[in-house]
Amino acid sequence: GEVFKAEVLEKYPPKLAKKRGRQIVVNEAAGGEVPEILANSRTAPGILTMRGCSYAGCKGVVLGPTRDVLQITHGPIGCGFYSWLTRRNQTKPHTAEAVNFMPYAMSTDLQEDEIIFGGEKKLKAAIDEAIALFHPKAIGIFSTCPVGLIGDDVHAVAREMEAKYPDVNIFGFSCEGYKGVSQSAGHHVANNKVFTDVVGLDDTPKQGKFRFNILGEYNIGGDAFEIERIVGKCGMTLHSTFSGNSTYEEFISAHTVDLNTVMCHRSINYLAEMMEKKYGIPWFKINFIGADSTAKSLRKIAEFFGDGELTKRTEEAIAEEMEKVEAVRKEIYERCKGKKAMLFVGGSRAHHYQDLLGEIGIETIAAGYEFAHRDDYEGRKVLPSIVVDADSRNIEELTVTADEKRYQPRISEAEKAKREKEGFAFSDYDGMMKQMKDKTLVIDDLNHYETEKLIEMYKPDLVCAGIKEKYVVQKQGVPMKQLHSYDYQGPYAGFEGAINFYKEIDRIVNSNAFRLAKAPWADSPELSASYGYTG
Ligand code: CFM
Ligand code: HCA
Repeated sequence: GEVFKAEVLEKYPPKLAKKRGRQIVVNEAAGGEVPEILANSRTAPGILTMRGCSYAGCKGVVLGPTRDVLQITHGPIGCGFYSWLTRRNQTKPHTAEAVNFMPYAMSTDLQEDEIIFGGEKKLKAAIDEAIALFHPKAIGIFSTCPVGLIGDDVHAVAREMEAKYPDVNIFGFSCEGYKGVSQSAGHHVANNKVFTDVVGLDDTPKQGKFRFNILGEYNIGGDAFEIERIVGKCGMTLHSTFSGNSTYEEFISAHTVDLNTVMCHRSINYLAEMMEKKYGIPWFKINFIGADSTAKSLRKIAEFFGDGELTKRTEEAIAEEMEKVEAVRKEIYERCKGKKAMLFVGGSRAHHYQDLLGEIGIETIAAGYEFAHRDDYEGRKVLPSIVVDADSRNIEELTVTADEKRYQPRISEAEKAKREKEGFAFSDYDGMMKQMKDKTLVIDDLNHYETEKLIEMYKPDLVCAGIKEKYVVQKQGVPMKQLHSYDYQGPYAGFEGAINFYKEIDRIVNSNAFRLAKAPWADSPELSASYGYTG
């Protein structure tokens, strides 16, 4: 680890080397203190980062998977087009007639004229047109970089159009791409608006016992379908998922549940916190990636509700599912054990997928997030010590108080304290580092140069990352799996998902395809490139 770090830093100019030195950490959290990492900080200009923008985090990630909130991207066509289903968020309307806007990419398609003279008129016209054609219950307007730069006021437009169409809930997001240092800022903007303008509009609870929400599950590759199947099998009632395979109706009444579970802590912890303050709904972290993690999460939910019949049914479901999982896992474990992987994904999966790989004996030797914060690495206990910089201050931190009528603690302070004493963790997340072995590398905001260096020095058996990394990795002769889009496959969540993943990874790491392919520059050295700071 230290050797890698020294070699990489040597190539950077001194100021950048100092900064990267705080973002590349040799882990020692397993044996001792959790080391501090620098995260959620600007990428130096010129670096080929893995990161995306704030608009992507708001429109593409948090709201994108919603099928019946009509979404208008206010901006140039590319932003809307690239954030349209590339993430492979799936949805399944209950009937053939049910509303589903997912097959559409709607945008104001801003042109130079509007950049010069303003785009609000075009936005209003787009809303008129959308309402006439689609009669949506709700419309979200998403701001792109130029919208903020020319000063269009999407919130004023939303208010004006809502006055014109009182039956349609119209709200705007100030999620201009530059609003923060990464997608993360967009998550926060999205959480705030969903909280103030969507959740809480309808007090009708869903029928059923043991009602809860899953926050931070976006149904990539059908993950939410598998989670819904399992939760149903256990006899629990999933009210709403934020935001995979859910509807506007489910969102607006989501505050009627007794529990919020958080899957992706990074993208949606804000909503969980705010719903607890306003409505008294407790939350805890769960993880449905990995068969063992799925079983553990189900048990925790059942334990929360504390019902004998539910516990029994949950245990039966786990036993039945695990039998199928084990049959596949055992065989694949023998072929994969001892292999080494590197995971560099957005803000959750670089942690969650370590569980799944571990089940077939694959060890993670290096991992990192694109845009997570220190708490996702070091655990929520560091929250009070996180320094809020100018970039983070750009995003509004809402002041939330208890709802006068609807605040109702689902569990009393005394009961909560008692359970916590017994080891039941609420409102907590330990982060990635504690789970990783000592001497492994933890790297925030990894870049292209460092990716190549990692592969060169460690020769991993598997690299997991995104589309921008995919071919760089494969060209180095190393098997690669996309953990964002799942490379057109999935689901990987839950029990069936685990089986899919084991089989897929077995095929990838035990095939010789990439090792046998010879790179063109092996014979023609003039085709190879070199990197480094030469100034
Ligand atoms: Fe959460 Fe996600 Fe992720 Fe994320 Fe993303 Fe994603 Fe991701 Mo791509 S919400 S942080 S902003 S788990 S889109 S479904 S795969 S980077 S690790
Ligand atoms: C995003 C979406 C993304 C990109 C994936 C990738 C996704 O951050 O805007 O780089 O391969 O999961 O689709 O994270």
